[in-house]
Amino acid sequence: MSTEAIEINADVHAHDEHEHHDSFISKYIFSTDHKMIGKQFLFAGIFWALIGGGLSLIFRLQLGFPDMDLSWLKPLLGGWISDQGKLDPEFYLALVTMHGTIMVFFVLTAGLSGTFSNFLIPLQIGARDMASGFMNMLSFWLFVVSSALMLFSLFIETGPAAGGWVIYPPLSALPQAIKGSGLGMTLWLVAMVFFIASSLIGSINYISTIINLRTKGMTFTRLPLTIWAFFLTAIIGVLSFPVLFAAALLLVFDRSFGTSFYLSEIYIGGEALPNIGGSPVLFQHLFWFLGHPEVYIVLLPALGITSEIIATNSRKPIFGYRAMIGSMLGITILSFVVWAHHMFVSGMNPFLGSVFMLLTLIIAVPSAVKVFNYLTTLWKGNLVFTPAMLFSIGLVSMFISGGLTGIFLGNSAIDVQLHDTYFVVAHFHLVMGSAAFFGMMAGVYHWFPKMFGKMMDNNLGYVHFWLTFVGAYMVFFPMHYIGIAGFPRRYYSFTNFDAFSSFSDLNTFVSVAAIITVSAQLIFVFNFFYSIYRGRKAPQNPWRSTTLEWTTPIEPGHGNWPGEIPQVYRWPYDYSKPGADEDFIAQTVPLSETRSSNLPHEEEALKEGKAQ
Ligand code: HEM
Ligand SMILES: [Cu+2]
Repeated sequence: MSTEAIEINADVHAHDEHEHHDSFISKYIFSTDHKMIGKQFLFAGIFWALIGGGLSLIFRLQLGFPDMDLSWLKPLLGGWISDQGKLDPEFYLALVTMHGTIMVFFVLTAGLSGTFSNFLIPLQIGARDMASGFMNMLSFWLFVVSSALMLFSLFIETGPAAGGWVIYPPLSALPQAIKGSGLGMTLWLVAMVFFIASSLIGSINYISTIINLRTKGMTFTRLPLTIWAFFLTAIIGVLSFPVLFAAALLLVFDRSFGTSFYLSEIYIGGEALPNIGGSPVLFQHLFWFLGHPEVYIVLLPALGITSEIIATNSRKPIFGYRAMIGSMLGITILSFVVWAHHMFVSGMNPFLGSVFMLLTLIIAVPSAVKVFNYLTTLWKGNLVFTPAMLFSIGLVSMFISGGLTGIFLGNSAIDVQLHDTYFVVAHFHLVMGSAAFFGMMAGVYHWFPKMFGKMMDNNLGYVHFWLTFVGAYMVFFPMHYIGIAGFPRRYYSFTNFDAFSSFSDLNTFVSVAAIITVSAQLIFVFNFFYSIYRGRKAPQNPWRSTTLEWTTPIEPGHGNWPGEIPQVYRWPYDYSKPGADEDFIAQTVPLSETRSSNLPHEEEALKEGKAQ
């Protein structure tokens, strides 16, 4: 395939050079350069993370300090603060909804996956750009449209969507149900339709780029694990997002055109509505057919990024390269057959429940393989504790602690007790929320020099890491206890329940920890922007890494490599080869020039004289 691929690459380059005028608008705004688009997604992700994090602080204030007078928030929130200085309960639900939506889709899908897939795929596989630069730009701008709609919904009089990020009917289907079911929900649905279009166009581009534009010698078994992760993530997206697209469209029909896909007989205010024959459980099935895979759309790229960073900073070949790919494939396939574990209490047949329980628990196997391989890569490594490395190890820690509680929730009988309590909130915030966020941070620290040609400040990075790591555990660990005690999620106040009074201190603790942890992110934001302008100039290959992106100029121009695209001769994890001059051998060094690779099959090829 490779000669063909090179030709296509050359085409892309020639074509782009003709069209490329360096005006401000074509360079920074309507850019078709994958590196710029990656950065645009990163800036958007940081913006959304600050909004999403800010919203969570508002509702944590209400939960942690139920007696506090919140009137001082009136200039910001206006009528959503009552005359008694309390948050409006419906607005509380809207805040939780928007926080979840923003964090899952806008930060961890667009900001994490969008940034690194765009930035790294062409650089690491040796391509000039994405298969279609125009579609790539379109994907970003559709995301901007979606963002604008979602942001706008925060400012309308009836407030943003309020129904949880899972937008279950009937709250989402009846515009008259609560305030947030009105225009806010419509905007949510339309914004998501644009978001899904953006994500699908992006994913198709990633898939075709990885299949078609790899440089000579870059076989699938020599791809960095990041690229494998982005590839499988894109496949999950392409197969599951359309289902949410359809679900959202049918919901729009129910809301606006009098259909009844999701509602059966229902009375509101004593009056019978005309709906017959629909089922809210149908919506749950459609939602979770995306909803569960979505957690892997968020998590897999983070796992790929940390594989790369842990191997590089352990100065060791990644342990079990093929097992890593296999486990990601296993997770990809299994992610499609476990969705109903979110629906154990929806009244489904207990036999079906036990099938989904079995399939769910099987996911623990590939997850454990990954954890094992991370730990064995670290084991006796020559560890370099860069901030990126710390965040990667932090991810592994979060993934273990959060994954263990998945085994409880995956058991249908135990889930009946824990469903919709803070135990679930604790579980997914550790395993998905924090883990993916740590992966994103690791990626930014690691590839910042490639993105901006500058280094970030290490010391600020350390402070940022420790506050975030300790903070995340202080926020999410106690939630397991309040969850087991029965605190339901999405309630805006627990003061009316005597049974919960002994836990109010724990709730305050969580809120204080949340304020500290979110504030600590400002250190990162400062470091990020300061370093772009004032950072130390980056050397060519600051982490002494083997992969292709570090063979480009320090700040690669359009087309990535000024001359020919380098050829690849070996897998990406040749660190600390006994007998080699340096402790890393770049992928571009032919096998014959050094004592080969540490991949057994490449070693064999060399013996048989097949390798170059
Ligand atoms: C050993 C592996 C895992 C198992 C057995 C498991 C199981 C479950 C179950 C059964 C629920 C539903 C709980 C309920 O509705 O009360 C749940 C919730 C959730 N899980 Fe996991 N999980 C696992 C790993 C993961 C991973 C790796 C992620 C992230 C990538 C994740 C993200 C989520 C999310 C976001 C929710 C909350 C959904 C909601 O809003 O209700 N889980 N998990
Ligand atoms: Cu799930």
